[in-house]
Amino acid sequence: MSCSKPREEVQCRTGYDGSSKWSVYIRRKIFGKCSSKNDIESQMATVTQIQEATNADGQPIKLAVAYSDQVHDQSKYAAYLPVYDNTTKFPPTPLFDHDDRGRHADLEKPNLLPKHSEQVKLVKLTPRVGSEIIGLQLSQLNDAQKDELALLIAERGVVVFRDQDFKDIGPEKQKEFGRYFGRLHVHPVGAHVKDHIEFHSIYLGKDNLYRLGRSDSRLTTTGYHSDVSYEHQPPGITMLTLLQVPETGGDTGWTSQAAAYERLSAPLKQFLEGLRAEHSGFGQADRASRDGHFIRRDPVKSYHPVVRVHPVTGQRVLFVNPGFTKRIVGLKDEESDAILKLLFNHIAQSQDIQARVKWDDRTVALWDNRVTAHTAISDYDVSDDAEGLRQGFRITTLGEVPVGVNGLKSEWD
Ligand SMILES: O=C(O)CCC(=O)C(=O)O
Ligand SMILES: [Fe+2]
Repeated sequence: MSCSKPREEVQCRTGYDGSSKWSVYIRRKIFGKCSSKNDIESQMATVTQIQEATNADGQPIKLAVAYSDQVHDQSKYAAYLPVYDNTTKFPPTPLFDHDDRGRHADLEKPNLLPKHSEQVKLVKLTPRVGSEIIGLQLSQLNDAQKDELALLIAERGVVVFRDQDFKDIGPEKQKEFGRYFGRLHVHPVGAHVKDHIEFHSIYLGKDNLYRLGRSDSRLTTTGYHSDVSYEHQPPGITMLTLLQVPETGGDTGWTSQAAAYERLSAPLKQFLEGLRAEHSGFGQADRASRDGHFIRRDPVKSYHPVVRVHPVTGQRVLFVNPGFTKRIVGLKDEESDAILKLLFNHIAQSQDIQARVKWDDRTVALWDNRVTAHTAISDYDVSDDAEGLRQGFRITTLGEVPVGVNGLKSEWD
């Protein structure tokens, strides 16, 4: 993709909507009043420059650049900053057969975790969820090791690798690694990385407060979700790589949806096993449109089993999340609201089935969206140079059409 000089179109985009309470607060607190182009650039408000560019197929596009160059003068990872292709539309995601790599794994994992190895160590983050591997480079894994890793991620929910060179192997190799585990998801509305629309950009810095603004009307920045669970074939494995991290803060939390299910009483389990819930991408698309973002793929809804069976481990998991699950099909509104509230509180409040990971810029986390929900924890102050600025990218692979207990399958309209 090549970019020509930016057009004279620089917008003051401090969040959702120029008139929101949050936006006004952030402007006062951090930037002062946002009025002219020069003001915006000098105060480094959330700047979106529209550039004429070409997409990966060489087609001319309008590219919204959602960061300020001034903040990233010295950055080695400027190529991974948030942009939006404001032109290229994507058709509905076609259905496909997903062959989960975990099925091909040796259950003992002798390739990934050789017994009595001095070099490779596996540590549990907590009893119920999460493991950390020390002594292996993701970039060097062979296929047998990757298959065993897929199984380990399914079993433990999230696997964290420390001291990785993954962020420096380049986007093509990073995508190739992701593709091994499944078809790569293109986010319907989110920021991506220039030339690589499959990379979901993770960015919160003083030049782009969009993510912060999204949670301003809430008491907390935490929001448990399973990535884009509204898709007909929602994600299996997601991997997150951080390139720059705050010194402290900006952790990620995961909760085990398998343990969440296990904790329920037998009658409630049985009741939920026969039900489907609506997962919707419409709210996310509406918010994106309201914020002036381009909808690259029209939103979809799916009705997934409330209790899902993992295709490799056979584990039963509670497949609802506060991010995208709207209602339980077949129940009266009040019944559905009450039960979802119970389940969402259970997922978000049960510290005894959760793990929290502190990042550094050589850490990569891989999780299975079928058995965990997760949340970013945006507790650092982006207005403070010593605290703020968190940058990374997410590669997301699609899994199978969900299947529940007794073969209950997902449906859609
Ligand atoms: O930034 C994070 O810690 C997690 C963000 C997230 O939800 C994701 O990448 O899917
Ligand atoms: Fe996520």
